[in-house]
Amino acid sequence: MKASFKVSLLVLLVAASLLMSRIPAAKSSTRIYIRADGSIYPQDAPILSEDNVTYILTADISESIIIERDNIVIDGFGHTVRGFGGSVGLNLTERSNVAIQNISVKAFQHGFYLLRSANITVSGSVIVNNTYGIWFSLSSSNLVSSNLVTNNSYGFVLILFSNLNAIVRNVISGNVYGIRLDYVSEQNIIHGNAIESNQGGALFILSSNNYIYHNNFINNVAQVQVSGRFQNIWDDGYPSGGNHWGDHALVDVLSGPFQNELGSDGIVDVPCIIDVDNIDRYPLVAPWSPTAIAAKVSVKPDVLNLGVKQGWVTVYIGFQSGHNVGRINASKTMVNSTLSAESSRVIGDYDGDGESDLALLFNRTLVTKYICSKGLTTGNIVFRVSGSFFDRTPFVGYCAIKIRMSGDVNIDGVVDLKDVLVVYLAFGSYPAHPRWNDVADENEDGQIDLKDTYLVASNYGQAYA
Ligand SMILES: [Ca+2]
Ligand SMILES: [Ca+2]
Ligand SMILES: [Ca+2]
Ligand SMILES: [Ca+2]
Repeated sequence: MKASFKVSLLVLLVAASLLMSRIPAAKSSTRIYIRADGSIYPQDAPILSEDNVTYILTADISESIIIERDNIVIDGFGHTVRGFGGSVGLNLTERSNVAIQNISVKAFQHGFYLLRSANITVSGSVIVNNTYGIWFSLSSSNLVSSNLVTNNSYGFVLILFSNLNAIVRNVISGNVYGIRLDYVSEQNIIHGNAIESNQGGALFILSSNNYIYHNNFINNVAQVQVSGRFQNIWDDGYPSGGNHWGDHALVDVLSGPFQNELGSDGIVDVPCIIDVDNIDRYPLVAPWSPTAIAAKVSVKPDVLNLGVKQGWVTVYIGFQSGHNVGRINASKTMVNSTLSAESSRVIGDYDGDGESDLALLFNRTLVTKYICSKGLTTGNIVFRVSGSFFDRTPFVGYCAIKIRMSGDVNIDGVVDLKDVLVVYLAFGSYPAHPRWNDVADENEDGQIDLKDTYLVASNYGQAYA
């Protein structure tokens, strides 16, 4: 037998055995179908569609979902599809142009199963506790972005000629293996992912010509393993750079494409060598992070009486379009890098721009204490609100509010007749009243009465810096 024929035969045998062994067994009684004609079976499954294009989950599901229709969108609305260790969560065999978003897929053998599938998008989803989080075989040109992929045996498996897929901006942590590319899977792009605390970050078997850059490989027992001599590309050239390697030396006193000129440039001066065929020529000194998205921020109350020591300051966060505020990691959102939110909820469209907003509640006593610690009593303060989405895409927005001390309702730094006059002119009013003036409501109880007059009078003569 000629050597090349032997190799081809071997390839076929291995391919066949992989295919056979990987086709998951299933029980017919535990399946929901989205049929090729757009119908849903069984009819009482908690999936709704008005137009046979967009399918929405209305409850958690403990069955497999078999997708037999192309050109559709499946929105989990945060619901969970849960297995019991076997079978497939979402079966996308031979599908094209299916977008899946905002779904949790837990405890299956295969969370997502792509076989001969193309143009599938999985985004904004949570993929946890599966044997294989997302399984691609013979599947090309798919996009998996902005998902949390954690605690699986394998986060991603791309196998058997699965080419030209993009794995972008996912958080891939706590898996046995984060990503496995196997059996001639080539020209895949792995970009912008946080690959952290896995046993193995990425495993490459018989696969070459993949592009892996701008990822953060941090705290994996083995960052990358490549079996055999297969070459992949680990950087995006100079100065765009390669990946951040948490365990790589971080010396940066040189710059330039050959790192032989004086001056630092954010690129580690020595390459990160995985093996002779796999070299990140331009490792990043700092973890890679995407550019922050501009948020629209507003604050209530927009005039903050520093004399009031209770209640909440509410910060509303919205975006121009295309960013789901429900995906903000609220507990990591901060004002001026100092104050953290205590609770959050997505509200309707607070500012009327057609996009939902997130309301974050900040402890007003702590906000006041913070402002006073800056020596501020009267005038403007800028709130810088920064945070990130669950996929770690950062956002930042700014809002100026006014601050004043008790009694100084016209915010000029002294409590005098002018303040008394403001209260007097609004006396007896309430929010719907024509003479209502919210600054005169010194005790913020929704009516302007003797209590407010008293509070101003009791601060009469005070002057603030
Ligand atoms: Ca350098
Ligand atoms: Ca809005
Ligand atoms: Ca005043
Ligand atoms: Ca009042």
